[in-house]
Amino acid sequence: MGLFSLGRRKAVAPWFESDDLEPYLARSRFDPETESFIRDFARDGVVAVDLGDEARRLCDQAVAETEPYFVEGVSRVQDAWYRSPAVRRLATWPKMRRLLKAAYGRDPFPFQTLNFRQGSQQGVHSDTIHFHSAPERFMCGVWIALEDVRPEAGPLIYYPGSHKLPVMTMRGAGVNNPEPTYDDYVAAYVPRYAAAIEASGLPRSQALIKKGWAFVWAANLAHGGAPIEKPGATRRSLVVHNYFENCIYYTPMLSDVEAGRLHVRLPPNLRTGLPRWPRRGWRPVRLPKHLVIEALRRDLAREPAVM
Ligand SMILES: O=C(O)CCC(=O)C(=O)O
Repeated sequence: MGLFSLGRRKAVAPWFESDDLEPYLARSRFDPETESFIRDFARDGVVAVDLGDEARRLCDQAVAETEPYFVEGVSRVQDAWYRSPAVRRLATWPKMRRLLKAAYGRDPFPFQTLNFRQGSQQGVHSDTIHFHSAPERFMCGVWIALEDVRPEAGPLIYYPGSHKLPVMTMRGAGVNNPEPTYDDYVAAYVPRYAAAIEASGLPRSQALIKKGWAFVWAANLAHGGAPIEKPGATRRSLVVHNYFENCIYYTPMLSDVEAGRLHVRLPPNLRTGLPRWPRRGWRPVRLPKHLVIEALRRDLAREPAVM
């Protein structure tokens, strides 16, 4: 935990979420596919992207390489990329890097993977409570279908346009604790966030995408997992969480954001397999020694976690 004042700097936003999007697009002269990705992302906070036939073949390999983890009681595998070459290749797919770099104006780096065998049935949330950045919103989720998603298998659900809602912090959810905890998240954030989404009146959609397609969401997009209607139905998927260069990375659920007390992260960059140092205004920030040692241990041990 460190003290990082977040105020007093000129607000910097990812290009697709900025007021200057139109001039940015005019001067960048992207190809039509990239420009339409950015425009759709700006409008909905979510876009489906076909990763192509080579990626589809890798989906099968990723399933074969991760299936052994899914013994009785295991519903998700975190960071299978440490051991699965196919998961790592999909997570670092060049087309995604190119599109995200164009939309955000900074180079992305994947820092975590999650594999699911079945629908997660996770409550609706915004990733900005789990992983966030300073400047804000430089984070995004890339959800890859490892098989065709069927409606009865608990698809990913989402609220198009919800990325434009204000980011809810723990204090914003009514938690009056300078060192908030997971219990605070469950007791306060979860119901408060669900109520905010309900009050927004935004319609709910389902991601019924085909194998080898990616579903990309902005940091503040409301999403979760629908109930599984057919017991035992599989919905094999790979979620890749991305940060962007030259930011501070932190866990808002454990932070007092308003006081500048951030639970800072030293995330790995999946492309290199080594920690990616946070920067503020392009300068490296000082980190507590224990955080560095933990990150190095993690990336040298290369052990996926099962949950
Ligand atoms: O795959 C799902 O059902 C939800 C995944 C998710 O919410 C996440 O990784 O943030």
